Amino acid sequence: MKASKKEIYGSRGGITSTATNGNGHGDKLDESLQSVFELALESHGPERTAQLLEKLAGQLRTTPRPVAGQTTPYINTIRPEEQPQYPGDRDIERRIKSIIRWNAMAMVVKANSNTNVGGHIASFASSATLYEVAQNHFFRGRTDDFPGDQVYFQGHAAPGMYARAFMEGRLDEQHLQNFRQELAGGGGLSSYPHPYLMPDFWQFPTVSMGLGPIMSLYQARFNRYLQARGLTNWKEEPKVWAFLGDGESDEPESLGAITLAARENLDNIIWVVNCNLQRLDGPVRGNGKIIQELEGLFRGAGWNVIKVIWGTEWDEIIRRDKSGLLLKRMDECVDGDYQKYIVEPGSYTRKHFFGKYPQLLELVNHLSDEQISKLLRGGHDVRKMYSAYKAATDHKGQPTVILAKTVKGYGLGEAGEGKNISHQQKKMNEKELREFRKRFNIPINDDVIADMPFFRPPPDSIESKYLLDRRKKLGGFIPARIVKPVTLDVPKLDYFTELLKAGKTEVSTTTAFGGLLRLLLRHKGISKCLVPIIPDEARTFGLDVLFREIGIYSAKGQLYEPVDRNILSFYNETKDGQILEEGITEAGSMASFIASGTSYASHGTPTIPFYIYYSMFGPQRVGDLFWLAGDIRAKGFLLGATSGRTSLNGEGLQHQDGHSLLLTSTVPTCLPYDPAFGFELTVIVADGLRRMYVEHEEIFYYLALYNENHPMPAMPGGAEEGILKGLYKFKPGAEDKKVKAHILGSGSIMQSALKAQEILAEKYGVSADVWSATSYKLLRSDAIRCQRWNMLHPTLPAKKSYVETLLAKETGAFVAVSDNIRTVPDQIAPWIPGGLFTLGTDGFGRSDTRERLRRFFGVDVESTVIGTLYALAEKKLIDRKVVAQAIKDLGVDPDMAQPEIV
Ligand SMILES: Cc1ncc(C[n+]2csc(CCOP(=O)(O)OP(=O)(O)O)c2C)c(N)n1
Ligand SMILES: [Mg+2]
Repeated sequence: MKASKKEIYGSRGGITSTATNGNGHGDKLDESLQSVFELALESHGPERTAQLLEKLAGQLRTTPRPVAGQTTPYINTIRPEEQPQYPGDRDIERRIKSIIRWNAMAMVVKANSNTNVGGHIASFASSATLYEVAQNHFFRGRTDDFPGDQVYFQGHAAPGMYARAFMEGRLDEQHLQNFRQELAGGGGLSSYPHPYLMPDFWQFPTVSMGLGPIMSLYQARFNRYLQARGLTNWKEEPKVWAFLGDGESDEPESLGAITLAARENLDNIIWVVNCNLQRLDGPVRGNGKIIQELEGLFRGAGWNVIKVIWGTEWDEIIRRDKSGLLLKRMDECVDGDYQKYIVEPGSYTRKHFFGKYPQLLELVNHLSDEQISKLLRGGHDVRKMYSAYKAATDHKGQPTVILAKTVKGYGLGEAGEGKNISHQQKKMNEKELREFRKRFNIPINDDVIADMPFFRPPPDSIESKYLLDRRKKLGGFIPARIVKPVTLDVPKLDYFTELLKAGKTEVSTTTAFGGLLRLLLRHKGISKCLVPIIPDEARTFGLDVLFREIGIYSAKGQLYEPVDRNILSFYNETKDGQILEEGITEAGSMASFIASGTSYASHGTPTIPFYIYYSMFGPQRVGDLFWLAGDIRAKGFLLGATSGRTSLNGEGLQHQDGHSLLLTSTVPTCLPYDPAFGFELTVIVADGLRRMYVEHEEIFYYLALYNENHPMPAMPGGAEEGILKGLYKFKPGAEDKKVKAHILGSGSIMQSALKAQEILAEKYGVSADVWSATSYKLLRSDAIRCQRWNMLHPTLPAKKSYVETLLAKETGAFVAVSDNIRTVPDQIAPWIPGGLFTLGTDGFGRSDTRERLRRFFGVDVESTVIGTLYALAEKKLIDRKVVAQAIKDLGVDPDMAQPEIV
């Protein structure tokens, strides 16, 4: 069917040209172009005409002049005549939404009337319609054969989600009363979406701006990956919905990965950007238009963009404008102006918006100032939002972003509607409360309004029934985190016997890991569940052989013949490939790790991520995602390869990591390990598989891997417990020596400890036991748990931590040597008998040979010998002269340059 030229041109104006006309002949050119355009429309229809325009624009792009941006006029993408019928009862839905608005506001104001816990009203006030339309008509809950849509709620809108759950009967008054008071009697509600704190409710943490958006993209891609690998039995594919703020789009994580979704045709993702034009301090783009800016970006990235700018009342006004001036006016106003139209009365908008061009005043002559001030923005109009959601969910082949224009603090009136302070508003006086009640027609009496009572219609009310019925038809409540544990048949330690024996050649722990991973990939019980993730570094870690063995996942397969097709480890992209080769994005790789590590919860299908990367680009680069992995209860293994400030030698300052073990120690559910040998690594991974996928512990592992080749000894008998708890005696010192010392080594630098042990015995008469410290954090956590218990139970027999028990009978001096900063071993210093002397790699790295670097930092064999002797001298167990002699004997320059630390 052919569209009339009015429908196409008269109401929306086509692609906006931002090019100005400086030659004075513009009018004529405009006219002739317009008549050609109309002719083309009439004779060939809109599609052919659009193709033609594209072609012409393409030609223009080859000239050095900038062409019109990728933006359309500042009006709704969906025309009124394209809108589907609204399927719901709008009256009932409005009443429900109003009650939710009230309770969301009351919970924040109440909490702040007697505490200082904070909270936000304005964000949800602006997005209530965005959520309610989706709740009543789109979000699908989990059923037996459907994992549920995966919804990333805007963190600051959390009160709105709690208020709805209250209406649904999932939360009670006590919960609302204790908003942001989680330690109060009866339990409270977490400030933002935190699965760690509310594990049955929230699925996805979002409040650190930008993390929700990037995670949602990789979640959608992971959903495709699961399907491609035959790991799903869904009756239909879930949609991933991400709600974000317009200010949030400032974060590089928000927009940095959007091309992924278009490249992989992820039509299973829908983003809804709540464009209330404000962030925390003020306007998002006061001097521009955030909606237009985002439209251009998303279009350029290959997304389907749906703008929802104006509410229904505007349709008629726009239709009646034949001059094109209204579109011009809409286009030329900046967001700072639009914000002002909200704060000022309708008379201001009449004068300054419409009045700029006197013809436009005629368009609103029939409206009072009051009516002008109530002309809705699209994001507050249920029909407009419904149309956008319907179009988005039906759209094929591309991801969709909906740019919904709203008002920050909508309905708060004087208390903060559209004001720059609105984000921070947490209090309302009685007058403001009355106004809010009146505006949304909440049945609360004057005599109690000051107490801000929560209001919930009875279960048999029309509203309650309607709301529950809608959710029932859509499969259940959202958000809801539902975990039905699935136990995996994980390999026991004896499966790995080869890795527990002494190695025939010298290898690194990274190579040992490669062997371990390949063994796991051959294990029937879990091979399918493994998800190796690599950000463009497989060759560095010697894992490129996996390319051919298990393939690199690619939605498109391989459309070209790889240049290295004739070699064994050729670059092998396949539709059901197992490796997620992410390219150079640690944030994206972490998002994949999280999607895989939470599939046990978000899909009911456990998968086991092994994410291997340059350790320096882990928590130092994307630490907030590590933190989030804890919050979201992710499982899996993070492998920080090329660890150690001196083990990775030539790469220098930016690459040499000596602090990941400390940074990962700060994540409460993360178990950081620093294995020295292949057998330790094996024991840790085998036990991790058991804890996470048999015992269902919601924890994850960080394993430091090194690239230094050295002998791999057999596992000493009975070492497992110590390896897992964090410390065991690896090699006792000579028995015939009088002076006793203990060296705690770990990772690659264990080699310094072992050689120092020999020299100490041979040359200085010291028997040094070498201990392998696999995890200082775990030792410390155990010790501080005991300490706190002892402090609070002073009259009961004291508890002793593992490390205290293990070392209770040991005498002499204790020295730790590590390729990490000293704070890593020092974590256990308070529990070491007689204290701990630590050698570590504090300071910026350098590029040089391993030997020179280790001397410079003081963690080489010689420094370890000297350090041990010094610790003994400090305890008066040997003479200081022995230390001075050793410094000479070993050729160490006492005045050499050393790393600077302020
Ligand atoms: C990474 C990060 N930086 C800063 C903040 C603090 N913060 C919280 S909300 C906010 C403004 C949000 O504005 P917008 O995204 O537009 O959301 P709105 O509330 O307007 O819907 C800021 C800066 C944060 N939560 N996360
Ligand atoms: Mg905003």
